[in-house]
Amino acid sequence: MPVMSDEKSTVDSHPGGEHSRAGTAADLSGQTESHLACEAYERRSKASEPAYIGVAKTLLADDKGLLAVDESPGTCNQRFAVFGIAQSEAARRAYRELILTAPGLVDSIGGVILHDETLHQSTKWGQAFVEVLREAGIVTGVKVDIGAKDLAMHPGEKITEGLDGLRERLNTYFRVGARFAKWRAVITIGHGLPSRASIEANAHALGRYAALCQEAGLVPVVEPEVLMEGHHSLTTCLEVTEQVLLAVFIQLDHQDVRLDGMILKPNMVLAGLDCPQQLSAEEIADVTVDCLRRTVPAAVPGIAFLSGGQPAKLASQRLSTMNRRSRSRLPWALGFSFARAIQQPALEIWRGNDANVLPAQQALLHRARCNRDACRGTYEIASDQQ
Ligand code: 5MM
Repeated sequence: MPVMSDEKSTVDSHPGGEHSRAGTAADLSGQTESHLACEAYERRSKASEPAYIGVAKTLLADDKGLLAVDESPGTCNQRFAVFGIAQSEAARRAYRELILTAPGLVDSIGGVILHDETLHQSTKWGQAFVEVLREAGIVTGVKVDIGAKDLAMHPGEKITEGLDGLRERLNTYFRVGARFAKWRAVITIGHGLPSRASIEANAHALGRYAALCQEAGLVPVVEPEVLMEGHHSLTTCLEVTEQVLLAVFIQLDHQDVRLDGMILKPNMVLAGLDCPQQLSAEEIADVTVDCLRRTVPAAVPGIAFLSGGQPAKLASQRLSTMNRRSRSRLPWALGFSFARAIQQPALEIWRGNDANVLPAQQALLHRARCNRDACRGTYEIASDQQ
């Protein structure tokens, strides 16, 4: 319609200096000037929306979640060692093949986070893992930090590294087919910890990483993990998690990160592993949701919890309880980005033996389905017999 194109040019140039033209258009169509300006603005912003905004909305859509398969070779080897599995690149490839080719994984999983090693590996019949995921309709993600290193002058605390050269690496990952990325910061609770230095340095790195991701067209999954290790109470974990999330969102704002184009991957608010007073799923759910409502802006499309070493069924139960009690009043999707809480039962069955691939895949798919139920608030631990 000519009126619209006239108005569009008004907004595209200088809204403040073109009022007389907008007024003419409004008179002709019978609509108000502000109405036309709004329509034109919406049209323009949709047309120029970066693709990663759509990807961020997709990752947790339909109550699906993320599967983290991004353990570094060192971590993967440690987990293999427990079951006497060979600690080799070949064994890691075979294990990742078991996971990524599990039939029907897409029914519960919207995106998979790979390690760089896996991103460049293929199935034994020569199909690149990235291609396997693309064919299955699962979005490929990649862990892009290079690990948590000792924080100078702060014994017992870590800073995640990997910003040097990150722009170039992200561009390469995008070309290979990745559409989202992940960076994990680690915050330790202890005597006098965490320090302000640890919170600020890690939040700053997460902000820098997230901005670089969006510049490269990738959705940043922002993972500030407050660790479960320690004697601390749930209240302490709540206070620390709240401080960390506030610091992270300040840094994301400072770096002009688009909140509608990211996913937050936080810890649940839990008492420390060695704290004698452990709480019910209902208490954990309510405290965690309240913490997130005080700290996470509504523009963020999704929150995908890490499991952090929780037993698999408990992680599902706690997520389900959050969704059952609060889902209708939350602005963001509450989902999962679990590694151990989805993979562990499968690893225990597989044990490096080809003959166990099918039952291991069944166990993996079962946990993925349980967690999709948890996103709907319908998972019941009492009915989970596997
Ligand atoms: C916290 O770890 C992340 C989520 O896994 P869990 O659900 O098991 O807690 C996970 O993505 C983690 O970042 C990767 O496993 C990479 O770990 P490393 O230590 O090998 O970099």
